[in-house]
Amino acid sequence: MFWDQEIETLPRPELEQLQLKRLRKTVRKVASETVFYRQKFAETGFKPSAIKSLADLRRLPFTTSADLRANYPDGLLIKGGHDLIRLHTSSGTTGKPKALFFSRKDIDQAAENIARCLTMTGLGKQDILQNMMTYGLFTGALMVHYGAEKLGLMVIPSGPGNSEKQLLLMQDFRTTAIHLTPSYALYFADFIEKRGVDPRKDLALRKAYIGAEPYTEETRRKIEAALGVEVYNCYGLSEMNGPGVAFECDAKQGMHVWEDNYLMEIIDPQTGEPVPDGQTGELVLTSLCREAMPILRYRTRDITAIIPGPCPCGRTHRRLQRITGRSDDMLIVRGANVYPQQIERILMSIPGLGRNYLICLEGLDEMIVKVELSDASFDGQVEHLVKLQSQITEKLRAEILVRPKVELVMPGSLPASEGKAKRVIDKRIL
Ligand code: DLL
Repeated sequence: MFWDQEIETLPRPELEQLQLKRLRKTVRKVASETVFYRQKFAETGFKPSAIKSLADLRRLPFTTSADLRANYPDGLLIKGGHDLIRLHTSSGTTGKPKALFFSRKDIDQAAENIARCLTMTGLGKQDILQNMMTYGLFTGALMVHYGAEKLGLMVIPSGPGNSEKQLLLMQDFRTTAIHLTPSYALYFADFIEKRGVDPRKDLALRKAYIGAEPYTEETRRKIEAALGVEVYNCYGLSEMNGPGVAFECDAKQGMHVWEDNYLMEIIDPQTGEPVPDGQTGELVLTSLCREAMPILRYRTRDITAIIPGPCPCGRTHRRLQRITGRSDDMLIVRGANVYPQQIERILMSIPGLGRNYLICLEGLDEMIVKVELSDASFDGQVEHLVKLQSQITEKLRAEILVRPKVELVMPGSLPASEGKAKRVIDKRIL
């Protein structure tokens, strides 16, 4: 099913022509109308006339998260010529947030992209979407809200949390689709299980749109089994309009990037050089349609790869693999490089474990993995627990090459998360 079949299946040569036209226009515009790019181009000696083909994209300097902070609040804003109707911010770990401005056309385009995303998963006017993402400065809920309204289905703007009420809304209004983070989905699955709710009998849920933080295939399967839904991976970032940059279609073999809106590159994060399709690296994105605040060659820090070849759904826009983490997520523990996603993959594949975990780094370089047991596996038999604990330790050691201390904790005892989860606590004194 298509929202805009012509653009979604545009033959590659035409798509690339369109990209080049939009890229040239964007580069000319930011060079003359933003303080930041005017300076940056002057410093690096870049001239907009250097863009003659898409391959010339590499001549452009990168834009980083630090650039956005240093030029806060409006160094990247195009002055005038549009109606500014929205501001979102994205807060990082430290310092000033990043300010993201949107014109009326930008909001409309972002909604259009979401309408394409939802339609390609088979959602239609008859559906009811419960939007369990945070409404506010975060782009997650509002952008999907506008896109779903554009599609013409009913949205329940429940926001996250208050699981009791979420369940009530789902039951009373026969919600068919939900949009939420993987950590809240795992928590909510526990919640309904405790209530004795059988989602397949008691609820009308069909689809769950899950994103805003990394998660594994194992977690997808766990959520699908527990909530009786099909899970679609959705990716985006505030700097590029929020959700809807890349989204899975019904084939669920990677996330299509709307290439009429974004240019994507995968680079080696160390050297900044491009890597071939199929090879893992850092995703770099350039906006092609943003009016108020275009961003060129943005270093997302997200680690992924372009999937070579066409998708069975017929869309010509290329796909990205599931994001495996951020280049700045990597932990170095006793000399080994460890990504939290490796740990999650193991934990979610072991029967008997619950759905919540926490990685703590302490002391001189000690890793403690705390994981909740599932209600069913907590039978009070100590030998069962000891066996499970050593099984987990062994599997983790084989994967990450470091032997962590594994602590099995009572179901529901770790901090629950409704938005983006904090999975790593680093209190090392190195
Ligand atoms: O998280 C936008 C969004 C909202 C996407 C709702 C999907 C659904 P930010 O708060 O700016 O925006 O965070 C962006 O979150 O660079 C990734 O590191 C991470 N991220 C987002 N979606 C995924 C995903 C929103 N599906 C940052 N898988 C990005 C892995 C994701 N990581």
